[in-house]
Amino acid sequence: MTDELVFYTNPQSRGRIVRWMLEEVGQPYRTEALDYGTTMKAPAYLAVNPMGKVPALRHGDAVVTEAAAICAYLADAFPQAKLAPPPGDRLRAPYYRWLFFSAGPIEASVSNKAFGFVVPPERERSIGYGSFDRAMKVLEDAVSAGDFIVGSSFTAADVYVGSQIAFGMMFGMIEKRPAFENYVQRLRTRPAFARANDLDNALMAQRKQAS
Ligand SMILES: N[C@@H](CCC(=O)N[C@@H](CS)C(=O)NCC(=O)O)C(=O)O
Repeated sequence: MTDELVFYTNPQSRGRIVRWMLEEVGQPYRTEALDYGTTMKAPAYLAVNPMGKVPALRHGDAVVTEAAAICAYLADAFPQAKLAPPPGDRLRAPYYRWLFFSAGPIEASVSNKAFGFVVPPERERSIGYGSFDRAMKVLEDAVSAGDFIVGSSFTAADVYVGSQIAFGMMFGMIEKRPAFENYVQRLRTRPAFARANDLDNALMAQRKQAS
């Protein structure tokens, strides 16, 4: 089937972001579950993602990797799901802005903080996120401005930004500020989020039982 969607994941990974997005899109897809260190680094999967990391998505003969890129791709590939402002719409500006801000500066600042790397103040002008505190404040203000991060409706940017914040808080890497908790709480009322969570939890249990 040339238009088949194949989702490469592990239920304990950033693949959960993409699962949620796929459930929002509502198109049928096939899941290929991979194991850390083995099938994820085997030649068959390295041909899909040479990084040997999940998530990845195949759509017919096209492959997209990077959770944020996959969310953006799916929103554009299935516009009927209305998960992105249409190309040409001015809302495309904040849409790109917050997707890229989360995948770049936020991800880097959170990882660096978690691994104990502190940017010396004199180098803040050179590093893309400036300082962890500044990046967090900008994110906090962005999710406080309305119910959703782009305009007045839910988009793929919420899937990605909301997941980054939720995982960051869950692993103690992002402070549980009220604005973050309220934003995540709002997003978690989405039926697609619940479906995705149930599917990944079931996959996790099934794999635990099989091992
Ligand atoms: N920048 C990638 C990061 C992907 C990533 O690091 N995935 C981890 C799981 S959350 C992984 O596959 N690790 C396996 C490995 O590196 O061996 C994205 O956003 O999709």
